[in-house]
Amino acid sequence: MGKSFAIAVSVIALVSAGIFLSRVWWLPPDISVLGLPIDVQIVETMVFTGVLFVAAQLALATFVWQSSGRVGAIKLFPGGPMPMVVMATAIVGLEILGLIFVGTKVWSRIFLAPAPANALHIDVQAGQFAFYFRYPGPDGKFGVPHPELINEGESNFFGLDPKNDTAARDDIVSASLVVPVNQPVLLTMHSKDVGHSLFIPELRLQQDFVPGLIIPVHFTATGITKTEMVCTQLCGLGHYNMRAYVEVLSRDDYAKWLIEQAGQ
Ligand SMILES: [Cu+2]
Repeated sequence: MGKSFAIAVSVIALVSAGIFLSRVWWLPPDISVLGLPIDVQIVETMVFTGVLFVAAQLALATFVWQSSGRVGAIKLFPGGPMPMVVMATAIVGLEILGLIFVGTKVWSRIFLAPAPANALHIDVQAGQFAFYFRYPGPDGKFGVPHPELINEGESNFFGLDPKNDTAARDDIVSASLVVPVNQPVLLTMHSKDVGHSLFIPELRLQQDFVPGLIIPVHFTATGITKTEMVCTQLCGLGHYNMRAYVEVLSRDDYAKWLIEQAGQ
């Protein structure tokens, strides 16, 4: 019994490591200015944790193999289990601290650096179970959202008040995120109900929506594409269906799209 467990643990550890090494399931090619440093960081983290994972599983399998069939073999550990537990806690703690130290450099480039001054500002609202994107329109100004005016039946997803608020009159609201290529984009993310998350694998961009907060995040897409974003926080019964198209267009196509939207 002990020996077959040791074999099973080794096989599971090596097969799962092999899946990552062969990249059977991996991220799609990146189309973001910050994609490369993020990918380098992901690989570093995978190597660091992967080596320790395989080593720990093989050590476990070795001990189980050696002590199988020997009653009381666990007492053979020098000093009993306490030094093992202390050592394991220290190693895991150091590993996590190391990962934080290395990972912070990339993280701060995304979350601590402000968006470039020329960034295109798009307001994003998440709600059960859809994303909506708002562009300021020709006046360059967003109308003020009024939560009490939100009315999905009349497509007033942001609670705008165009009768009284001139800045709101030309706001463009879209169910897809459409951006021009090679243009820095600033998203201000807010939720109208519960926690959601926005994940665009090609842009290596993932950020939670937290009710009550307006969270800024910025990116620059470097390739023309049409892809999807998904909600990655379990947000209710319709969560599985919460997604939106993301289109990165040439500057000309983006300008045409804006005119089309404004005419609707
Ligand atoms: Cu959601």
